[in-house]
Amino acid sequence: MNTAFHYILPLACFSGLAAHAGGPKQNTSKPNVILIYADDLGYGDLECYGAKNIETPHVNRLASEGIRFTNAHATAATCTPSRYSLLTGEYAWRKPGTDIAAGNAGMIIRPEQYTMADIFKSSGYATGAFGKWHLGLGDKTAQQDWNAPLPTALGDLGFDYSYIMAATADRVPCVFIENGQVANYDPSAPIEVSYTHNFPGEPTGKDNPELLYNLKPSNGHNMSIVNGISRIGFMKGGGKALWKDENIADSITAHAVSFIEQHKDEPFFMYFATNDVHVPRFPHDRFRGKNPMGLRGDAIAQFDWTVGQLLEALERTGLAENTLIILSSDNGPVVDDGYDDQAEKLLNGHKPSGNLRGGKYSAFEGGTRVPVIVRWPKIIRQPEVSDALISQIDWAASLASLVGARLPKGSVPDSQNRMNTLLGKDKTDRPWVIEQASNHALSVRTKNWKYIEPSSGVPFMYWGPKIETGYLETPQLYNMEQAGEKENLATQHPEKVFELEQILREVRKE
Ligand code: NG6
Ligand code: CA
Repeated sequence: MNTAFHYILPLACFSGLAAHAGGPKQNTSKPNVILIYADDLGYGDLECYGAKNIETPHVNRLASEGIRFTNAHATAATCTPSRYSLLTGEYAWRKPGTDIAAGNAGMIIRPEQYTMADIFKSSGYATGAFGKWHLGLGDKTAQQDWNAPLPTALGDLGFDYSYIMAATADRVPCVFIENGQVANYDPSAPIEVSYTHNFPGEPTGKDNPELLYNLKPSNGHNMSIVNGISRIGFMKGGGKALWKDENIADSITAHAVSFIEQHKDEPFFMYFATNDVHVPRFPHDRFRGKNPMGLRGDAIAQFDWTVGQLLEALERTGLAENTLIILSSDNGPVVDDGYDDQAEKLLNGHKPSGNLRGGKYSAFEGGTRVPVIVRWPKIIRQPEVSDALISQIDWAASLASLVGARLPKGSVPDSQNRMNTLLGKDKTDRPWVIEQASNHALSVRTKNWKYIEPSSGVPFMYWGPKIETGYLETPQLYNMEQAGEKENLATQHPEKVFELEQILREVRKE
């Protein structure tokens, strides 16, 4: 089924890219690439995608200078599998152990795998990763020693530099990891982490709710308390290395900006994964109270500010023209994801999924249809909106083709080169995209149809998230052109169900 390399489009195809003999240094013709990856940002959460109650001027600007996609898909409705697929070009459901990772999980992508970072590194790029990782670190599956360099980390996956959070802000350890070691390490406060037991004498949200002074949990999140917020998992120590939640965006942005400045004379690839708008939402004071949506809106505003800082750094260094920026999100939105931050009460008519059904975790479109904006001023001269069907699974092979990387046999196995579509040169639909819900149900989406395979699980997450899951024990078929995911037409169109099931069987290699 793999139709990779249909559209070969090497760097030299672009006007100006090969014409540098005698001009600036040859390598300056290679575009810098920045992948801005938001967390849980929904299809309807940006002003340029119709959001009300929130201003996102910097992202709007990207959209008005680039291609804004309206039918773009993440590969999964939760973080870890989505990021795994993005960075390896392999569907996460092929690999066991790619579900939402604990904060002390071993590194899920193994050093021998060829990653998006390897693609750039092998093509002479400086490579950096910033922000949320959530793909495990180290060799073992538990009991990492956080007081020493981790045995394996992003340096083994092609990243020259990394400044990351091991998992999420709601999971311990609450420290940044810089190049495989705790940043700003405090030897007077050794770090211990466990996902099975607490450490004697350490307070938890469950036993010491009186110590929660920033956010209280609404569901789970009642283990170790850091900065007055209880988290998933137990940790002890950290001292001055512990992050301050209100400074997370500032900190990862500052490190990314300095990476841009340091590498302004050579091509670089930056994987920039924000903590926003994942829980716990605890944005800096300067973003608070400026929109009617409370902390979730403030976190979106903080995300937008972050984008603005990167744009400003590119302009300051003279790199904006030849930098390809791709902005997207790892999965759909959730309003109450386990902290009592009033997000639901304050929506004020805002629809995080836009008009799509479901959200994060769902098999429905809200789980995986995400904003995608591509800007590259040097090449994209005509900003537009594209309704081409695209998937993040293809970005590894597309970017490899862009920079002329030679891919080792078997690498990025599910990824196809669709760079022309990403750059708005055509609007070719992918024949189908595959999406994974959090219960592992797979869907096949074509331009006109969507098939959701039978699976078990609750139809509605009636607790905090209050999300329609799209799980049903019988096949579902929706006509996406006509009615979206409103009416299940599986019994009316058995031949269509069969056809889409067949695609799934072939992709699964059953
Ligand atoms: C869930 C967490 C949720 C979030 C999610 C992962 C609870 C009750 N819910 O288990 O808060 O952390 O995992 O989100 O603990 S993701 O975007 O990283 O996939
Ligand atoms: Ca996420």
